[in-house]
Amino acid sequence: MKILILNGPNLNLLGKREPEIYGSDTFEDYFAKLQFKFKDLELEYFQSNIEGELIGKIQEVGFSYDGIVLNAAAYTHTSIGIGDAIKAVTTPVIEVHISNTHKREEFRHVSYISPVARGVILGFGLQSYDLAIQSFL
Ligand code: CA2
Repeated sequence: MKILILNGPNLNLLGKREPEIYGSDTFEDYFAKLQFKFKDLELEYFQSNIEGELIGKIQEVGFSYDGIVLNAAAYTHTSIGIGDAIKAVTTPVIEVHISNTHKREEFRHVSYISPVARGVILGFGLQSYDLAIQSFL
C-alpha cells in the first residue's frame, strides 16, 4: 500500500519554531518513526511552501497511490486550487492538522479541504498523521 504524506507551507519549520503550538520534533524525525511503525506500507513524504507544487504532487500520485495524508497548513483556509485538485483525483485524501484549528482564530475554522476529503483528523499533535494512516488499514 502506497501512502503519501503531503505537508504545506512552513511545516518545514516544525521542531525549530513555536514548539508550544507545534511540538519540538522535526517532521523528518517523526516520519522516520512512522516508517518504523508502518513497515508494511510504502510511505512517502513531500513538503512544499508553494501551492502549485502541492497541486502538482496531488495530480502526480492521485490516480495510483492508495492514500494521501494532507496537512495543507495555511492553504487549508485559502486554496480553492488544492480543493479542486483533490476533487479531480481518485486517491482518497485525509485532511490532518497538528493543532485543533477550531480552538484558534476564526479564519482557521474554514477549510477548502474538508468538503472534498474522506475524513479530517485534527488536534492530536503529530499523532494526527499516525491516526490518518491507520484509517487506510
Ligand atoms: O495545526 C496545523 O497542522 C496547521 O495546519 C498548521 C498551519 C496553520 O496555518 C493551520 O491553521 C493549522 C501552520 C503551519 C506552520 O508550521 C509551523 C511550524 C513551526 C513553526 C512555525 C510554523
